[in-house]
Parts: sequence; structure tokens; C-alpha cells
Amino acid sequence: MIPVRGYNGCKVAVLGLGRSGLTAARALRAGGAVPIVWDDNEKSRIAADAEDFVVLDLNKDSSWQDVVCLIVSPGIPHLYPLPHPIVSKAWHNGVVVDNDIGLFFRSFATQEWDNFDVIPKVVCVTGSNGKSTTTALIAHLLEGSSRDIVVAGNIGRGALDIPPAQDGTIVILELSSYQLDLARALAPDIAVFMNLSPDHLDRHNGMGGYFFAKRRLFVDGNPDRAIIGVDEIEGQFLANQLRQDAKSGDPVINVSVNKKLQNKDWSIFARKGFLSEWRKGRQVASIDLRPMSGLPGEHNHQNACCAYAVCRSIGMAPKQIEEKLISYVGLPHRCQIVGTFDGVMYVNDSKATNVDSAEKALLAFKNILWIVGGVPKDGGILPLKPYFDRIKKAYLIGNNVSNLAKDLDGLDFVNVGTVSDAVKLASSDAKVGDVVLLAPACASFDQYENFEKRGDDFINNVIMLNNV
Ligand code: UMA
Ligand code: ADP
Repeated sequence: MIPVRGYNGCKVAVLGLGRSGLTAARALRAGGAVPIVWDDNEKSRIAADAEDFVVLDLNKDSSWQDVVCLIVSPGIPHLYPLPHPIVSKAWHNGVVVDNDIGLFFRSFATQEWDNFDVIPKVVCVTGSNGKSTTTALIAHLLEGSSRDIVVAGNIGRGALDIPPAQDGTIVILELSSYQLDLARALAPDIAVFMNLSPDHLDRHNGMGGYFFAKRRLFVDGNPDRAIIGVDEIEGQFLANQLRQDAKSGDPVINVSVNKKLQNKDWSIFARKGFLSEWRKGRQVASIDLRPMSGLPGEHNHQNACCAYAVCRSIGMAPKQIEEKLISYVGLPHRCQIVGTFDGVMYVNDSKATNVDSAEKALLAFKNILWIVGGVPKDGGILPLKPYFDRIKKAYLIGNNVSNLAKDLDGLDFVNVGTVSDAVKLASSDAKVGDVVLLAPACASFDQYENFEKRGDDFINNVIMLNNV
């Protein structure tokens, strides 16, 4: 737990009592603040009450007396499509609004650090897709070094939930656009911008707002080293902006999976399965990524390049990084190879909840029997049409099958409804060399609590069917 600094004896309101909110309330209390908490869900209020937090209805004016700050959970809209009424109330009461990430950055460094030999570092990872994989990969690559490695943030652990830093600690924080948009303090040492494609647009009032939120990590955060994916115009713009601000050294490392970056800049790119590092117009290192079974597909090569860039910035040698890349097994639900049975490979990419991530999975395999469907994002699945030639047949799941079927013109498809039936049918259709791929391109909420449950259902059905 990182005790929150700066609010000793002050009343701080906390809205939302999930993973980030409840952790924030505990960390505030540990730092001497007096948290008053609220959640629109009664169950969460009861859980907070059981921890002896003061639960007060923040919809009532009387609850705001002496409150100095409101901490808002990332899943709760603070601006678009409309601010949560309690956020509006804070504005009207002149109370500053912040989140757990802002509290983390104002509380992480302490006077004790003066006694450390190696100052702790915070590495932040943002982007539309591949954040969790890259965050986990960085941690894997750094494991076994003498330094204490801690992972938190959007990957599932509140940023304040981690222990106070030891000598040399490296914290790797995955940060979403929701978290970055609201945080009042951002101070990463190393920051990664992986890629940008449309997602969460309702929360940011469009693509401009979405990019603006992520850009804050660099413009307001001012990291010593920025690692920027330059395959989209937003990354190119950002890398250029940071270069103009550069006073010394190599503040930016450019990353690409579709361009050879061989000019004088510090660059890392992957082409045809090989990672290359270039600096001052010369190749410094090259790694064959093709044997890395935990990182299938070009999109994972982007993740490898970003993680490699972080480790190089921390001082690891290319050879050391290469050795660790081999043993990375990947995260569950992200192009996770469940197994190969009777010559048919089964891949669980349940986390492909949008078109961009599903596209990457379709590009990573051939002869695909594609399990797709759920709650589509804006624009449906039509943008995936260029990849239909990699698909032998599609199996539609979820409650929107008729809607989605309209976008599958030209593809052999069948409406099956459930993952269980899709797995059964796809297995009986499959021939040696085929890949049964769950890459739904849609959210899971019509049939499951979350994408993890959907992925687990897929794995269980594959295992049952093949008597593993
Ligand atoms: N709530 C309200 N009123 C509302 C909406 C929600 O009171 O109008 C309450 C809910 O009842 C619930 C709490 O708020 O008790 C949930 O807050 P939350 O949705 O912010 O969820 P947390 O459990 O705090 O998890 C958050 C992140 N969730 C979101 O951003 C939606 C987690 O990322 C993150 O791991 C966690 O903090 C720790 O940092 C998840 C996520 O889905 C994985 N992220 C999105 C993504 O990756 O696409 C951005
Ligand atoms: P995030 O944390 O950003 O959601 P994940 O690592 O959890 O990213 O992966 C989410 C989805 O995106 C998975 O379907 C995964 O296969 C796919 N994916 C992983 N890395 C990338 C990438 N660099 N570009 C596009 N898609 C990716």
C-alpha cells in the first residue's frame, strides 16, 4: 500500500468502490486522510462499510462539507458522454477532482529515497491495444535482475495497492485513456505510446479527445525517455513534438512494425520476424522473433519492440533481452494457443473486443475457422472484410447475430449462438492445418460477465471436446 501524501487530516471523497476506488480509500486512510466513500451499487457500499469506511451519499449537498478532493474511478464518466452527477457536484462545490493515478504520482517518492543507492523508476505503458501484453512482457524481461519489479494499473491492480518502493524498485504501470485523462499528476520516468486506433470514443467525444488523453502522459508527464509507436499519424506527430522539446540525449525511441527506421534517430523496428535496433545511422542489434512462441503475429512483434526499448533504456544488453524473450509464455486470452489436437490449432483471443485487435489475430494465422460476435463496437465488423480470404468459415455467437451477419457478405458463415456450439461445429468442420480462432471483435457483455469468462468457456469446451 502506498500511503497517500498531502491530505493528512483532510476529508477526501471517493466515488466508485471497485479495484481502484477501494484501494484509493485504503491508501488515503493509511496517509492520514479521512475518506468518505460512495458507490451507486449497494453491494459495494456494504463491502466498504465492512471495512469501517464512512459511506455517505455524495448526491446530497450535506455530504460535501469540508471535502477537499473527489477521487473518481476510471470506469465512471467524468466528462463524456456526460459527467456523473457526483462529479458535477464536486465542480459546483469547488472541490478538485482527481483519480488514483494522480494520488500515486504525488505519493510514490518519499524522503527515504535519499538513502537509496538506485532511485526507483516508474515505467508507464499506454496505447489502444497490447498494453497488458507489453506490461507483462517488460516485467518478464526485467525479472531476475537485482531490482524489485512491480506491475499495477489498468492490468487489474490499483496503482496504490503496491508496496512502498525499495532501493531500485521498478514500477510498471499500465495506463488507460480513462486514467490518463483525469490524473492531476503524471511523472513517469519512461513512457510508452504503443499505437492508436478507435476505442472508448464515447468517453472522449471522438478520436481527438482519445488521443489528447493519452498524449497527456508525454506532454504533462514529461518522461526522460519516450518510446513511441510511429505506425499511425498520431504517434508520428507525438514523436516529432517531443523531439522539438528535447534539450539533450535521446529522449525518443521510435518503434515501427511497418517501416524500416534506419535514419540517425534511435529506432527499433520489426520486419519479417526480425527486430532491429538502430542508433546514429548504424544497426546496434538484431533478434529473430520467429522462435518466440509466446509472441505470435506482427502485433506481438510491436509489443516485443516496445518492451525491448524499455529494457534498453534501463540498461539491459540486447543478448540478455533475447534470452528472456524466448521464455515469455504470453497472457491468457491474448492470442493464447490452447493446444493443437488432431492437427488443428485452437487459439483463444477473447480479449479481441474491438476490430483492431481482431484484425491482428486474423493476420497472425491462416486457414481460420473464426468464432466471432457479441456486442459490436461502433462501425460493426465490416472493417475486417479485407481479411476474409484468410477465413474458411465464420461461426457467429452472441445476441446480435442477425446484425453482424449483414457484414459477412462473401464469407461462408453459420449462426451458432454459443461458444460451446461454435467450438463443436468448428471442430467437426476442421481439417489438419486449420486454426479454430476465438477473436470475437466484440465485447462479451451480452453473454458473459467479462472477456475472461468468455475465454475460459472457450478453453473448457476445447479441452472437453478433445478429452484433454
Ligand atoms: N460505479 C458507480 N457508478 C457508475 C459506474 C460505476 O458507482 O456510474 C461503481 C461500480 O458499482 C463499481 C465501481 O464503480 O463498484 C467500478 O469502478 P471501475 O469501473 O472503475 O472498475 P475498477 O474495479 O475500479 O477497475 C478499474 C479499471 N476499470 C475500468 O477502467 C473500467 C480496471 O481496468 C483496472 O484494472 C482497475 O481499475 C485497477 O486500476 C479494467 C478495464 O476494463 C481492466 N479497463 C478498460 C480497458 O482496458 O479497456 C479501460
Ligand atoms: P490491452 O491491455 O491494450 O487491451 P492486451 O495485451 O490485453 O492489450 O491485448 C488486447 C487484444 O489486442 C488481444 O486480442 C491481443 O491479441 C491484441 N493485441 C495484443 N497486442 C496488440 C498490438 N500491439 N496491436 C494490436 N492488437 C494487439
